[in-house]
Amino acid sequence: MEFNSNVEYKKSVCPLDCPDSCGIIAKVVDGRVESLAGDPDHPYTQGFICRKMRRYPERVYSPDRILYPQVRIGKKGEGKFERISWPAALELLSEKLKKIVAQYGGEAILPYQYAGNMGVLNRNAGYGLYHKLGASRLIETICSAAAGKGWSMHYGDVPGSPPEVAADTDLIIAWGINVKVSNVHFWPFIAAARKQGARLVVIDPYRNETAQAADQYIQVQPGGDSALALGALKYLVETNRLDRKMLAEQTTDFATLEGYLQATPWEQFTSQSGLDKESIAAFARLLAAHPKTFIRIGIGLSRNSRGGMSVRAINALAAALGLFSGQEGQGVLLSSKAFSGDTDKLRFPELADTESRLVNMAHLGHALTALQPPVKLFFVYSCNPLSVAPDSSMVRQGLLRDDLFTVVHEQVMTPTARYADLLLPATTFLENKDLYTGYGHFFMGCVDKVIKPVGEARSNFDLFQDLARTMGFTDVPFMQTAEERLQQYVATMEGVPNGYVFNPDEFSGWVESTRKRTGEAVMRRWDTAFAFKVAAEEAATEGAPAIPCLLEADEFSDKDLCSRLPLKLITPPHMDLLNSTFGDLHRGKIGEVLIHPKDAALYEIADGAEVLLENNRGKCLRLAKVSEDTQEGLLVAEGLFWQTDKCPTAINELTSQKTTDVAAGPTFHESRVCISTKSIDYG
Ligand SMILES: Nc1nc2c(c(=O)[nH]1)N[C@H]1C(S)=C(S)[C@@H](COP(=O)(O)OP(=O)(O)OC[C@H]3O[C@@H](n4cnc5c(=O)[nH]c(N)nc54)[C@H](O)[C@@H]3O)O[C@H]1N2
Ligand SMILES: Nc1nc2c(c(=O)[nH]1)N[C@H]1C(S)=C(S)[C@@H](COP(=O)(O)OP(=O)(O)OC[C@H]3O[C@@H](n4cnc5c(=O)[nH]c(N)nc54)[C@H](O)[C@@H]3O)O[C@H]1N2
Ligand code: SF4
Ligand SMILES: [Mo]
Repeated sequence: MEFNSNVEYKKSVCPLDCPDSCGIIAKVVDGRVESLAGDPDHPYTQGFICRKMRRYPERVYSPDRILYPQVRIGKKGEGKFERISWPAALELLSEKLKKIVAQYGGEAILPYQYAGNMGVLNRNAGYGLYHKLGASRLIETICSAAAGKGWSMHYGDVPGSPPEVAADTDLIIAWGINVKVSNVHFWPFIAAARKQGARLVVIDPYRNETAQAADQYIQVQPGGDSALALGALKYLVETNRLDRKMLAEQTTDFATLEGYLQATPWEQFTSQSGLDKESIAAFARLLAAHPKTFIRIGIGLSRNSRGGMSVRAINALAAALGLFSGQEGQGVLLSSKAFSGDTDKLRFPELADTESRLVNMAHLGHALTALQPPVKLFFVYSCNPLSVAPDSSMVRQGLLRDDLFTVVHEQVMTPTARYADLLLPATTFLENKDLYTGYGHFFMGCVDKVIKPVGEARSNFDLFQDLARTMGFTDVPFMQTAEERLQQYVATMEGVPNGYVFNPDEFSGWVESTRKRTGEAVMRRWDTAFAFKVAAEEAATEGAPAIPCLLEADEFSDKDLCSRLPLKLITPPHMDLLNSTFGDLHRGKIGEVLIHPKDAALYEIADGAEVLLENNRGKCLRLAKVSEDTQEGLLVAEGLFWQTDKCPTAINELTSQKTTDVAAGPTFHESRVCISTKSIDYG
């Protein structure tokens, strides 16, 4: 009972890869986390957290939690391990690393990490040691590479508009983003604007939760966003609705784009977008009639072979409408870019003797099976590649290699962890200190642990410091404390208020970025004009056209595949999962796949039936949900549910290692598949 217990309320930050980066209050009773709630003092969180994070304490004390170091005793993938001590684990790993470097060179080590923990310290913790060992360098493309590049090509480092601006706008466009699922704290601003008469328009290939709650839903073809955005711009040009004076002041090279739009026939815009000319024109008129418009661009729309171009085209439309002017109620937000610092203070590239080879994380299947010289040690932390990387049958083949030594540092027994040769227990965010900066808003916070590590869990930072020292390295970065490293990084940060004094030993408060400005010209402040045409060299480096324009799709238009695999598949986020995190709480679930009633009739699929999705890469099972929320020819499989005993393959068996038009990101939303009710025998 509470009056007998030691109850404390401690501040923390949600560490997940979510634009909301919530301030959290943890209720700790006798040293155990009992519940998590949103911090009412956090200006963006405003006192609530999503339903998935409310279940986080279940993960902390879950029977799936990895509590101590273990070595594999069963077959790879079987998940059978034997406990060893930390000193033994560090010794074993240190010897293994030394042997591999001596025999094959550092590049035989492939690090693999992403954003299981968004804290700046722990997210980057492995880099120093990897540099020291000359390991292969991972290019972290898996999430936002294409979207980020699409933005920066025309805009440089200009931050997105503050989300708060949307509360005072007349028109909100949620473009390729499922706000009610992946950006829930933006919803209150939408609700406030709608209360004052604003309209919400959702542009998406399927009627997602946000579209269902919107005033208008525009059903675009997947990858057809450039055609919609540029078609709208063509209409605005043709009907003389643009403010030429503003264009001359705030942008450069509009004439080049204008020439392209005039020369390109309407048919190309309608066929690629899947919308008739009148629908595109009506959208353009809606925009023109609402000078106070806020466009929230999602990352989802960039995960296809034309994804970078989609962002480029939407931004071109926004710039032509003057939405970057920073006037009241106007804005465009993809990523806030609220804070940035010198990552060398976290990653220490100076420890590397040479520039080792680069490996794109979207090509993991290739890297583990075909890359020469081969990868001999695969080191995973803060990531679950077997569930999240594309073309997972190749990833699994790689993980099964007898001559590959796999190290996984994890909190729970994920599908990837089961393939480890050495399994190491990781802390959760509640058990370690870190600094978190938001990418959907403009706040950051540094928080300490709220409970002691569970079992023998160690943070990423502690693991790599301990390992480096076990290996005998005494370079300065390996001798730092967490506080020293944070202090040195924060000293380089942009966005931190003038005169701000950072004390890593105490809660930082919710610090607001100086890059956030409302009612002020974002572009003028950054002294950057929107360049409709990018420099020839940059275009050439990216292998991309210099102006936003229409591109042909890759897999979706591939005639050979179209004839064999008639359906398109996209794989967006699920409400109850954060990528594959929380898969442990939904163990045994294979997830659903939305199919249009006409396709269901054609392929004789009943609502609720277990269906087999297949293509040239792999296969997996889902439960059919027959629904008009998707379009004819398009399957939608939400969520990276874990592999199950019955179905040891999951949705990324079907996705490909092909990459986006710019920045070589993955194309999770561009797979061709077929569907049937065949049962499968996994042997
Ligand atoms: N609940 C939940 N929240 C999450 C996540 C999660 O898995 N679950 N993931 C987190 C992560 S890692 C990230 S990066 C962020 C953002 O995660 P993203 O995966 O970028 O999700 P959204 O930005 O919501 O975009 C998804 C929407 O884009 C749509 N979409 C797909 N292809 C196209 C297209 O070609 N055109 C258009 N117009 N729309 C398209 C999908 O149908 C879906 O409605 O969310 C984070 N938040
Ligand atoms: N088909 C398809 N695939 C996708 C996507 C999609 O939309 N469709 N989305 C993609 C996107 S946007 C992203 S960002 C990636 C994300 O891919 P991942 O970065 O792998 O993200 P999660 O699935 O959340 O898995 C993170 C893992 O890190 C562990 N972890 C958390 N904190 C720590 C820590 O402090 N230390 C250690 N050692 N481990 C920790 C968690 O337990 C969890 O298992 O997935 C991508 N994959
Ligand atoms: S997942 Fe997103 S919405 Fe949920 S608590 Fe974390 S930051 Fe907030
Ligand atoms: Mo992501």
